[in-house]
Amino acid sequence: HTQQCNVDDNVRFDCFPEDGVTQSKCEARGCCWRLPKSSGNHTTPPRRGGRLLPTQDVPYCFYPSDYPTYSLSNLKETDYGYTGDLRRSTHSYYPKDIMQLKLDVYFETNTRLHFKIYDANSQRYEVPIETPKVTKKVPRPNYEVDFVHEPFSLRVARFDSGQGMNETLFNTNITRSFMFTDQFIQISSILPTSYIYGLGEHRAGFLHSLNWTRLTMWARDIPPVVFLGPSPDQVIQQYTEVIGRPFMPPYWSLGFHLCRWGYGSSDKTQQVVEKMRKAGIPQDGQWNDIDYMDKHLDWTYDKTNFSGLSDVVKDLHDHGQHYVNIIDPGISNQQPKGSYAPYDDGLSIGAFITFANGSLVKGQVWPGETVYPDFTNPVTKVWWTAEAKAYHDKINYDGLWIDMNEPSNFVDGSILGCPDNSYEHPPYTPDVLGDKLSAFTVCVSAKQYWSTHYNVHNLYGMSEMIASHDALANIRGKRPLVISRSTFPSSGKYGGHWLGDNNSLWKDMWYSIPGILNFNLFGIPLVGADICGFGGTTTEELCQRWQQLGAFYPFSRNHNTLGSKDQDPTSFSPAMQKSTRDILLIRYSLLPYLYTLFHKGHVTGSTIVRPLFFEFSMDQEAFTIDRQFLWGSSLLISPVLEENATSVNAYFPADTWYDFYTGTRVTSQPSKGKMITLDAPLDKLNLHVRGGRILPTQDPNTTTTASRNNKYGLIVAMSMGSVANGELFWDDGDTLSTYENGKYIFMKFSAVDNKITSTVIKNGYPYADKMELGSTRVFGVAKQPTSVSANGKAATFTYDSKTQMLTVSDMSLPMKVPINITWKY
Ligand code: MIG
Repeated sequence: HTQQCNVDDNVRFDCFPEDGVTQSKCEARGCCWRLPKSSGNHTTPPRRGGRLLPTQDVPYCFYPSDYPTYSLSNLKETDYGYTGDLRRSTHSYYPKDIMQLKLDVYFETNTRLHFKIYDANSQRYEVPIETPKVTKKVPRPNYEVDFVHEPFSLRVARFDSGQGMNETLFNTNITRSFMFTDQFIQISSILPTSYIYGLGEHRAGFLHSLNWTRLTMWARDIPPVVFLGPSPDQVIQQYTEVIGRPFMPPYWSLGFHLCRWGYGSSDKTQQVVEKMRKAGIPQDGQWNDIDYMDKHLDWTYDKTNFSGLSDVVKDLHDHGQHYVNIIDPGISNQQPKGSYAPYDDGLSIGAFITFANGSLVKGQVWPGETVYPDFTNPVTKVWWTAEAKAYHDKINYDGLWIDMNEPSNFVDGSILGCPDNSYEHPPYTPDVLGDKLSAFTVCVSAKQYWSTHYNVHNLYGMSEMIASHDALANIRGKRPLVISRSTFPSSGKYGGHWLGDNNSLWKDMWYSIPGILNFNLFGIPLVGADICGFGGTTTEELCQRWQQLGAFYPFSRNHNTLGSKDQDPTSFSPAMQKSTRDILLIRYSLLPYLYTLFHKGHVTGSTIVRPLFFEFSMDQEAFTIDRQFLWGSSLLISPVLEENATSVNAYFPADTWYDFYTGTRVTSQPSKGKMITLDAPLDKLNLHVRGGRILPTQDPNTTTTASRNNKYGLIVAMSMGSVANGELFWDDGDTLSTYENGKYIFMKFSAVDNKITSTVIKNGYPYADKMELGSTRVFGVAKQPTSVSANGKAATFTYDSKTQMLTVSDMSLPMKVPINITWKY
């Protein structure tokens, strides 16, 4: 047998992803060993970069183009698409090849093809996420599929009947690397583009390197160190159609939140809230970290230092604010029997993870020795709700912040180590920190209700999110807020995410932008980073800039580590406080727009925060921009991410853009996008509104509870052809399933030439009577109007001929009926 090793460097597929490759080890796998052109004098490949530098060099050891693999037979058309058999007659180099596989191809929707390859003879573990079941093939999909039988490969191409063009989207025929063994599965495809985003939470820029980049997806407590579309936003809509749409967050969760590890007492917590009130800085949520607990025990509070906790919470509620506390999964098993119900109750119903022999897996976390709830077990969910309820009876919390749920463990596996078996020592160990799967987590051969921990490890966080979401809904009867550190596709149905332990560094502030963009791709749009940085000590300037950027995180929370200097806005100069107050008031004024985006996300899966290329997908320049982002399609945020900067270079794709503050048009619709240097003094965040859009707003106050009583406004940004459109979704912000039950109001706004109108599409909101439009700012009005009328009555207005902004004020137009604002020249 002669190997076909004449494979182009660019399409070499690594046949030895482990460390320590040599020529003989490579050839023992039946693979080719050739120095790549780029190798210079190096006869051994450089050591792999590891997790933090996942980019590799061209592999020295790669699959020959005739590497033995599967062949396809019995391909048949079915009601849903195709079915066929895959068989191999020789073994690969990893143990336990599955010699007979089944292939099913489902033509599910016009934009979604689904293929599944599975063991023909025995049932393997499958991720228990409900996805749509499709049994009937769509007649004319936007794609075509073809197969090669010997050796098996599959190709998917976009089919465009209009243009007769077809672009290959997925093709496994390039390398002979398809493998299906018990503990190692591999499939390859050539990529249709060099612009790759997403693929799980990683601390890096938005765009991935294509240099043999390896992304390891194994949930760990470690600081952040395809569908057809065709538009990118449609890809996400199609993706969330399968994994589930994001949950509808309570309105208050979109306000500003304050947290730190180490307030140390309820008095200190109360003081910071009072300082914020006194400074007039908006705040909706006050949070407590693990120091509120008694000896770090879940569902307890420190009766000495936090003796006033229930009063703090009552005071927050009296001021229309909310309270969230942290909960970790680890439950202490070291308390005297009868003194700690969460352990005693959990033990008696079998809520905790055990080894295969039934004994408890004991690890070590903040409270010392702990056991781990198995949230995949229905009995555990019942127990979790009961413990959450018992604690809620004491401390009337509103949301749950769930941390350490990778799950994290201060010892590897368990205090007794792990058994020796093929789960703990798989033939191939992915590139995980610590080089074994049980490092810093529980033994992977431990037993959970859904399956062995090995199979469900990355689902731990999501299973805790589900249990916590359901518990909160049950206890409070209102919309739950769960913020989780570990997530999985579908987590967005149950809650949001913060990006974990960043540092007070300018670079980490920048990384938060790819972070929030990525989580919008993952269908988990309620996301933010710790504003001003978690670890390390911030400077006032960094914190001021970060508060500006963070005012546009979907989830906006300032959080700080134990022992670090205070970094809540009131701990800085009056100028810093003013700048933070101003930008948060702008956030609060834009919450009706943000909330409407969340509604759209919940119903259609469209993203809340978007990279520029989502809206300008033909503009190559936009593909790499990850220092700016959009809210929906209409609001461009261009933060300063550098120290001492007083200007920012911002990219404006070809369109009409207006300065949010003055209404001045920045570019007069060039045919090409361009970089513009914008003034960015320390107290300014650059914001621009896109022409052709109408944004609903509301006069802000320092809590959402208060701002929700205020009048609404509209920002109307005219296109070059003097039209604009927008919409508003509104409900009481806290009742469960308002959309599903029709308890909401939805209206559309439209502007043409000198007229703004609204259409109420649906009105099921019980308090719609209270909604009034108070003011409107119109950008791009070319001439001085002589009069303005609002629903037939003369209205107060001002016009600035320099900026071409028309402002109409002092109105009280009922919003549940159509509005009509017109002006004359
Ligand atoms: O081992 O609860 O990411 O936000 O302040 C550290 C203490 C545990 C990690 C979280 C961080 C939180 C901290 N936690």
